[in-house]
Amino acid sequence: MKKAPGDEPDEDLTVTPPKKWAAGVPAVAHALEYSLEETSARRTGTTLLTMNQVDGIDCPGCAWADPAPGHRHRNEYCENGAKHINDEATTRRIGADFFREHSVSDLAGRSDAWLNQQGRLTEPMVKRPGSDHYEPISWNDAIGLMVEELTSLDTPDEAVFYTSGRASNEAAFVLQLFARALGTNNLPDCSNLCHESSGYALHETLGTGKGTVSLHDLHHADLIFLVGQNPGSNHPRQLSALEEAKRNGARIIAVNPLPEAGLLRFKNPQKPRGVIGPGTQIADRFLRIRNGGDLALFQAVNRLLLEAEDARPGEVLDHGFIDADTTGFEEFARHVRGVEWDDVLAATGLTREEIEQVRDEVLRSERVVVCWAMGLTQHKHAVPTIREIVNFLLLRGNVGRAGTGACPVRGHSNVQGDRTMGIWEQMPDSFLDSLKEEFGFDPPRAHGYDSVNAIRAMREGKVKFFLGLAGNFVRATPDSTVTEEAVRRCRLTAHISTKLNRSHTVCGDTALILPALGRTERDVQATGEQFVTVENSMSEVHTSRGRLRPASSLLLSDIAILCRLARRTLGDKPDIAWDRFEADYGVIRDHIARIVPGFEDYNRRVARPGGIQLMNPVNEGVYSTGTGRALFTRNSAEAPRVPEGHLLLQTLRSHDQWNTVPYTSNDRYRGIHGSRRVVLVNPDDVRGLGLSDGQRVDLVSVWSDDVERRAEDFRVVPYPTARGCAAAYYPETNLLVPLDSVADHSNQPTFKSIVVRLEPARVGAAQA
Ligand SMILES: Nc1nc2c(c(=O)[nH]1)N[C@H]1C(S)=C(S)[C@@H](COP(=O)(O)OP(=O)(O)OC[C@H]3O[C@@H](n4cnc5c(=O)[nH]c(N)nc54)[C@H](O)[C@@H]3O)O[C@H]1N2
Ligand SMILES: Nc1nc2c(c(=O)[nH]1)N[C@H]1C(S)=C(S)[C@@H](COP(=O)(O)OP(=O)(O)OC[C@H]3O[C@@H](n4cnc5c(=O)[nH]c(N)nc54)[C@H](O)[C@@H]3O)O[C@H]1N2
Ligand SMILES: [Mo]
Repeated sequence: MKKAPGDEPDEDLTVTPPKKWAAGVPAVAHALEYSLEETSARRTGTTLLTMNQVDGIDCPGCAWADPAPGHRHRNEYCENGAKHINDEATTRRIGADFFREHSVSDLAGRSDAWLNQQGRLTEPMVKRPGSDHYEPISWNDAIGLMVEELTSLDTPDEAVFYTSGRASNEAAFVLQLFARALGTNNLPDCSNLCHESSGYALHETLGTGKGTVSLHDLHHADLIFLVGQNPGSNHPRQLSALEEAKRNGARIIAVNPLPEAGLLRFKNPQKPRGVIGPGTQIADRFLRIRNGGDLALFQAVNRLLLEAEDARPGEVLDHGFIDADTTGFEEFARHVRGVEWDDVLAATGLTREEIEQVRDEVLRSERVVVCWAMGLTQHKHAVPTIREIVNFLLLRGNVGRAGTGACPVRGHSNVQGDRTMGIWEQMPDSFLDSLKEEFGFDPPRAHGYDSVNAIRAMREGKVKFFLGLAGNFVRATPDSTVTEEAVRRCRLTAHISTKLNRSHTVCGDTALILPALGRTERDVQATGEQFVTVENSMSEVHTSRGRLRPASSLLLSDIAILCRLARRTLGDKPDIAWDRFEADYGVIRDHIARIVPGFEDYNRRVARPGGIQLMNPVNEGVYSTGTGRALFTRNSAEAPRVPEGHLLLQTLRSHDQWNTVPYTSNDRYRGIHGSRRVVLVNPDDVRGLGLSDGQRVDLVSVWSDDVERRAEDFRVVPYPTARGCAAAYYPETNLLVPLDSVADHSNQPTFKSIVVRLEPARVGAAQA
């Protein structure tokens, strides 16, 4: 696919040295600058001061947990949270005039940033078959078009319902209920693209798909690993927790191909000390690992721990725990003792001394936590990698005790809650049985499509209807050219959205834009003002209540749209009180209370300050693995193989974007300004590949099919990433990721592991 015609020009690219610290005064100043550009000062004040407060709005920025009530800052938000919230609270609006002026093909040629900058969507719009324009439509007719399509499907499995992790618990619950009452489990979600590998590996080994760590555990750990995550940009409030852990004496080891600013040093903008002083050093050790080398690293550390036990029997491993609470230790131990150092050093790019130093840190530590994010989950061998981390934790009993555990750091603010509510194409029978008992219909049992399989099915013409509950499906998914063609085969595509994005421009014969209330906005229904609930990365469930006047009087809530659609599609079969759900979200919560374990007495408990802390069974010593014990696994040594003359590309976020939506072309902490079309390459590789600083190149990915996937016209930026690796921004590079390049077991796209070669740019050559 060609570079999109509207992509920002990169003539203004300037590169400065990467920053060595994150947050602090400039961060807050940047947020205010951005918010004042987007909204009025008063709206900014109203939203920011209620963010993450008891009775306020849950920040849509990320899923990091809030400190306990009474321990929150007056300003419990970060620079990026402020940007995200103001992006929604913008005073810019688009409606019928805008769509009259801009055809769908015109919009399809604009950049992601431009589409987002146009402002909030204000009225329902339809693009009819054969037309190249969206035109206004009433809510009644818009829902009518969807009903017509849904009721004429040959089978309910021709419908797909995608959920992005912004959706509230209540909206998610209603959507899955509707899909299952209709007769399908086709409920792909952004989690398929995000932490699916974590969920799979943790389920298999610990019997729970969720992290086992609370903020308290993090504060009291004495060794914390940060593997494959960039908290300075993506979870800035995590840095406050790490700062506290350090104050309590914790040591931190960061494992990353890139020396990310937030991993190095943190200046806490909430404290005067953070503003003027040098800040807190975050990582005591930084391991610049090769992309995909983490499995080898943890296998090597595990081997060293076993050898340390041989040298000092009874002193290194937690035998009491291993004997009582785990299975598979002997087979695992035999296997991991055979790990070859040559393989480890090649896969990791680290030295043996560096890895031995990790062992020594571990041996000095009573309580260890491992945190990780997309740097681990988006690889072919992501599941074995996370399983090996569980092995590592189990060896010294680092689960289920205070100050220890596994901490997959979730992205979208309610991605975890949506899963809890049943957004999953393969919910267990226990959940489906409860639905049946509560609502009196038989939910389908066959697994539905996840995100990748939904695209495959669309490509084969098996999907006629697509509804997105928030999100930006065509930009979040891999193989953009293939995906866009697949989506265009649908008869009807509809999106419940707050802002314009690429998915509105790549559509089925009929397309609908269904504009929804955002989290910052007051939600008033027939019985009065409503709130919604969400679950964060640490399994705390709490309320979120918007304060702002809605961007337009025509907006409906996600829940209202879904309830109306469900009622008109299904009538009273099964007999579900969709009208009452819409009028009073408390009625939805009453059902959730009877269906989802841990949500008993939901309405009352969630209204208390701080909400509900869901129990993680692991912390009660319960492992729902089938054997009732945690599982040691044997994982074959595996690392990406990169042919001579090629690099292993990861696709990642800049500091100034929210997932598929870039806010500006800058990536301040990495020193990139004015362009996103850059590829970061180790200076030795730049030389070794005969490239030069600033050279224009195309990125061409290499995959077993013969399809050419080429991302055109990027500038080479020498950057201190690991040797043999490269990095470029998502979503501009999603077209390079083959649809079939997925993680084993979890089917998650390998967004962090794409073999590419860099060729002199065709565009640049033509211009020269
Ligand atoms: N401001 C902002 N905040 C966000 C988001 C956003 O877009 N903007 N997105 C939200 C979402 S949905 C998510 S999932 C999270 C994502 O949070 P992150 O996972 O931090 O996001 P990425 O930018 O994908 O960065 C991946 C990190 O892993 C490193 N990495 C890449 N490959 C490897 C590897 O093989 N091994 C190791 N050890 N490291 C590797 C990269 O260098 C990078 O530091 O952030 C959430 N928060
Ligand atoms: N190459 C590559 N691809 C990736 C990743 C990567 O690291 N590399 N990361 C993956 C990950 S971790 C994730 S989570 C996915 C993200 O994938 P998605 O969740 O699908 O994408 P977002 O960019 O978060 O969706 C943004 C859109 O959501 C809508 N929206 C925002 N807030 C609201 C709201 O309150 N209500 C409603 N109704 N709509 C709202 C807006 O219209 C906005 O345009 O991308 C994945 N794709
Ligand atoms: Mo994510």
